[in-house]
Amino acid sequence: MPDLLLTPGYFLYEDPKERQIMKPYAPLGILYLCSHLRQKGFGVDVFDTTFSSRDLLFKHLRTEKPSILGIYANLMTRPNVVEILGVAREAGWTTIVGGPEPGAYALEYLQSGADFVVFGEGEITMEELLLALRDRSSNAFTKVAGVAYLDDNGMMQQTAPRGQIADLDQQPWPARDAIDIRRYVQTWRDHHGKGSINFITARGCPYKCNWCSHQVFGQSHRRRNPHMVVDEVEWLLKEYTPEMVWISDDVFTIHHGWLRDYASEMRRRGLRVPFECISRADRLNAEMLDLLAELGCFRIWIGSESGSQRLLDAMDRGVKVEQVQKAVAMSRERGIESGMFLMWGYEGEDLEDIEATIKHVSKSKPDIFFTTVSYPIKGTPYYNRISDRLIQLQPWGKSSDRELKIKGRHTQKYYSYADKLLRDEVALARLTEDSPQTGSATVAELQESIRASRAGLLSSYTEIET
Ligand code: B12
Ligand code: SF4
Repeated sequence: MPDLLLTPGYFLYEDPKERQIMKPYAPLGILYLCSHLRQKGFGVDVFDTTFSSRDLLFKHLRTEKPSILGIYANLMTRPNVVEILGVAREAGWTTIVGGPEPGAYALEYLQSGADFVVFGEGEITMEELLLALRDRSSNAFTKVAGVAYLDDNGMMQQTAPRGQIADLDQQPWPARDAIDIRRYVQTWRDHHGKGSINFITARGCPYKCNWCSHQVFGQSHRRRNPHMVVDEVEWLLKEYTPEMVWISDDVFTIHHGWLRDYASEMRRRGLRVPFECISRADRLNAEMLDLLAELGCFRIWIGSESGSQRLLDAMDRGVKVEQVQKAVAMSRERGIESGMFLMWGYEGEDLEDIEATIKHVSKSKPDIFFTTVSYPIKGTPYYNRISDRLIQLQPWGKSSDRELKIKGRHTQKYYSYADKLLRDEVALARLTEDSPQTGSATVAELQESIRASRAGLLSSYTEIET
């Protein structure tokens, strides 16, 4: 029986969207916890739910001798985690939740069956908590920083804040051997012709985009030694032979000096591997993009959100619309595809802002773009700003922050029109530029669809969520 069983609580085969996409990546947070705790002498297993099922996990929890169960929770997995907590508690497990969401909803998770909520980075807190829990009769856990629990009167108690790990280079690599990592790589290969694997080079982002969650790492930014990252990359390539990698940092090109050192070490060792990563337009320039291309970057995701500078400023995005357009163009010049994230429905968005976004994307012509209707993540300035207008339609444990209704906002129908309009306008811009055969059936069809979406947008303008 291990001291601790960790699980990500995410079931890929239950996620219809992800079943179509089939681009799974290993849960690095859990694997970092696992390697740290193993190094400290604890027995830790991971039940990776990703390719498994709810039934198998529940069977395991009901038939194994119970010890301590640690569950990762984020905005999307809350209903799973709440259900797992119920089963685990009933079967006699001591339960701990951590990850990006629980810190913002500590009381709710505790009332849903968690014995402890861990805030922020979990490594040191879990090390101390596991030690404190060895003697169940003592209340040593009350001295462990970075946790919340319910006292005998059912009141939430929160201990002192936990500091962050000062030197990430002292930490072991994620315990990839604790799960079937080859299955992830192979799933990619089977569905996309290329096996892929993920790693991180840093923790935390110092920017302040006000809808983005900083629950785990705060505003800190800590980087790993570039040579040690290259050690990990070299080992990953040898051990798992992926055809590409994904660098899962928040902003990979944030530190230009670091990227120069990383690139020179990769060059020195003759390493080059196709990869994708995320960045910000203001952290990209010709030199950085040259380095990315040299390193093998084939796609860069650039946060864009809106084509309206007024809205970007309201979001504290710290980026200019023109910087995004330039970054996309410069990426294209170097043969790097660009992907954009866009957001509808941010506070104060009006028709002219939607039109500005459409113009922006049509002009930039990224290779891919994804849109979402903005949703408030608890703990963010955006959430706090609109909290008095949020309505929870379903019980907390069965829903997520994505399902919160925002009073005073346009309806889903309105954003569907905005989305359709955007897609058609961008398709038209591509079509007329690539093969300017105005008058062709496709162009005419697109123009008709655009007319209909604009009319729909206008007619649904006055429909407001109440
Ligand atoms: C990579 C990534 C993804 C990948 C996930 C693939 C993968 N397996 O890595 C993809 C693109 C699929 C993705 C999707 C989504 N993501 Co995402 N993602 C990230 C990102 C950039 C990195 C994750 C990572 O590897 N972190 C590094 C590890 C070391 O950190 P960590 O996981 O937080 O783990 C530490 C602590 O949380 C804690 N901990 C973690 N687990 C546990 C468990 C226990 C028991 C304990 C005690 C502690 C603990 O200790 C760990 C080590 O210190 C994070 C932002 C970030 N920098 O973390 C966003 C982030 C996690 N994603 C976020 C969101 C919103 C999403 C989506 C909902 C987006 C969407 N609209 O669809 C989806 C949800 C998908 C799903 N079904 O779960 C938010 C979550 C906010 C929240 N409150 O939940 C984040 C924080 C981004 C942000 N800043 O807002 N994401
Ligand atoms: S959206 Fe990106 S750049 Fe902005 S704060 Fe979040 S991680 Fe940082």
